Amino acid sequence: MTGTIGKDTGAQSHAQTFETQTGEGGELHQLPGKDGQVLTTQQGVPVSDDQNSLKLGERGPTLLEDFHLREKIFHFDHERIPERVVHARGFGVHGTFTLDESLAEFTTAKVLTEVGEKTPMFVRFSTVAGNKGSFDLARDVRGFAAKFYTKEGNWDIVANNIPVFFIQDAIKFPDLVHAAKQEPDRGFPQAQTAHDNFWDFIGLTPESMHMIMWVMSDRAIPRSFRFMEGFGVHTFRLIDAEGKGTFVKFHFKPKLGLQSVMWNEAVKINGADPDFHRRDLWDAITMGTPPEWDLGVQIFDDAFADEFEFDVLDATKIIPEEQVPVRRIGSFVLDRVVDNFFAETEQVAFCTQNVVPGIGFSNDPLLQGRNFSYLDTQLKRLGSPNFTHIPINAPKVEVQNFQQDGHMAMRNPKGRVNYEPNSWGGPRADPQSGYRHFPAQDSGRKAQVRSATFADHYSQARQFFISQTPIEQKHIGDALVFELSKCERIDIRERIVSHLRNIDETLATVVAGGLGLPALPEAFPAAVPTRTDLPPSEALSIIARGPQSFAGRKLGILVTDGASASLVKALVAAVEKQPAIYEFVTPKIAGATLDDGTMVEGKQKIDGGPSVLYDAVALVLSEDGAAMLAEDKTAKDFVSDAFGHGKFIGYTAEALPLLERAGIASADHDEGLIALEKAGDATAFLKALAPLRVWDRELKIDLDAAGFLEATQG
Ligand code: HDE
Repeated sequence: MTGTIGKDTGAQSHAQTFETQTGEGGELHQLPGKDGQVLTTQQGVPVSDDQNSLKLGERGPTLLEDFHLREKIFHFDHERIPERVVHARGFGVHGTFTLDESLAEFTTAKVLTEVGEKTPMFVRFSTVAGNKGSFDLARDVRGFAAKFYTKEGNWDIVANNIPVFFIQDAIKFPDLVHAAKQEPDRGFPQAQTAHDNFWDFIGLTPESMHMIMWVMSDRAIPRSFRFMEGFGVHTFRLIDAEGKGTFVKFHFKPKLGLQSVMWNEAVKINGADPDFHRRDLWDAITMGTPPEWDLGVQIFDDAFADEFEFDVLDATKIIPEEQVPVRRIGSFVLDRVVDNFFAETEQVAFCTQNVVPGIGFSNDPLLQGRNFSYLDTQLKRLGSPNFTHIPINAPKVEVQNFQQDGHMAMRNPKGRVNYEPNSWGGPRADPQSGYRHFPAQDSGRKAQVRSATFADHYSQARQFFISQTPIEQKHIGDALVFELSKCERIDIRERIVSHLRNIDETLATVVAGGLGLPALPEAFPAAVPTRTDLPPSEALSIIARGPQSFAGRKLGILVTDGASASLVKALVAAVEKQPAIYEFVTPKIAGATLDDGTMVEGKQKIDGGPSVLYDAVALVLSEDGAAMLAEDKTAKDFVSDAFGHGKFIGYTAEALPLLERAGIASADHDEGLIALEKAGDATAFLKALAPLRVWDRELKIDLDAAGFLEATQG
């Protein structure tokens, strides 16, 4: 359409026309704006055409005068901010913390003393090593950073899903991270520690051995953020009104219990759904089943710290829950997804030094280094000291001070005064309600030293290992063999095995065997011999702390045309009762028509919905459907993977040919293969799914396990 501006003088050569639509070269497919909304520039000027730049003639040059074009491209060019050096790949959600039990005896912090108080929170989960675009199920530590918007300002617990760390002193952090991330010449591998540089650094850093046991365990391949513990790692301090301090460690305990996947599964999930963890949390929240955690504390005094076997300032050590029980003082629910990923998840800035009155630090040298690092990193990443003005970082209480100006300042002091003391009025420091540092009495000579109390690197690594069930021990061995098999240098492999000899001889033997080392290397010279008197701690095993039911977990129901409607409906009802989640996997994405004519919509076409995406599967097939799927590679993989990953498999009699063609003969049937004959079987099936997996099956079908069993059983 062509319009005319100005009066029509009749003189055609002076008439000025403007194009409101594309020329003949292109068609415009623009749907009307919602509620009549008009697109504008950043200056608020309405835009008439967002499809075509301003040109001189239809095929002529584009004109610089087109300020909308220039502004749009300029803004796009500057969309990226530096990704986090570590924890780049993250996923954040909102929630609320409610306090059930007061810690008034130890602290003045309102968030920990006002029972019933509801504190808004933001939590960002993350992997550590991978870049922003990497996949979710890397073998890695998970970040579990929590920001509490309390009445006394923001309090951050920048936690991980593992309670210890690789190093004891912040000065080693850049080396650790360089070694773990891509090698600098080739720029790979991405999001994995299975390479020479990482294991070289680890082999030369014996203090990392306890952490290595955790990272090689299934803790590093969690099933979901919802089934993960969180740990503040360091010893912090609670401070009362008199300035008396009590040590504290913070814990997040998932109400759903702990759950992880298997390594072979993780590898496949990363291909099938690189967003597996974030999708899982997004779905759980948007479907109305938000996850919850208890906030727990381990509280102990100086006397305990003095008599404890290890230094409470050493971040490579835990305090076993059997020694200092975790007291659950409240809980938080994460029930709101973000409106915008960049504004919230990407721009959120956690800082370990964000504490509120009544909470303070210990002298843990890792924590002290972190207190510098996080503020510094935010300036680089967010580009201005005013990152606290961004809504996700701004406290929910009023901010009043004389800090001013800087890039993107949204908040400047009002009026004439911008200094203190002053005679004009304005905010003043308050010795009563203001933050007071713990009046620690420290003295000593200045020196670059590591305390001798930090020297035992193996005893708790061993304690962790002996606290695992045999299958979990096997997984640690498998993971070490896998990771080290990706190292090219034999001396690097051998050095790790030499450390393992200080932890557990069987583990060292199995790993050396798995790698095919000609002989066991000498044990690494230990600064302090490994203690063998530390008892196993049940709290360290995932299986011992697994879910009590199928609640919150996911069933994949493979259905074909003609499948039993009554069974499908009964399964769905039983799943919803938990409450758990289900998805229909169908040969065609449009769905399947059941034997009563009901159409169920497919959530996944079988090729896009492998069984690794589910905690358990049900094969509800018709005879024809089973015969068809028995010829289909993907369908056979669906079944054989579910079996190989130790999953519970429900099946109708019609599905037997598919099971057989997938390599599961009747002799292979175990308690995890559950016949579904009638609708009434659904409830019992769901009940049977409570344990995580059929672990015994793994010992029968995995070659590495044979070596493991030989080694452990003589
Ligand atoms: Fe971090 N860490 N870290 N870290 N860390 C960062 O801060 C650092 C450590 C943790 O979701 C960075 O904002 C040093 C332990 C989490 O935004 C950076 C040291 C633990 C997150 C940084 C440590 C953590 C980070 C990068 C050794 C577990 C993600 C981006 C002294 C208790 C937070 C950023 C989020 C992020 C430094 C060790 C947890 C560079 C120097 C121990 C969960 O500042």
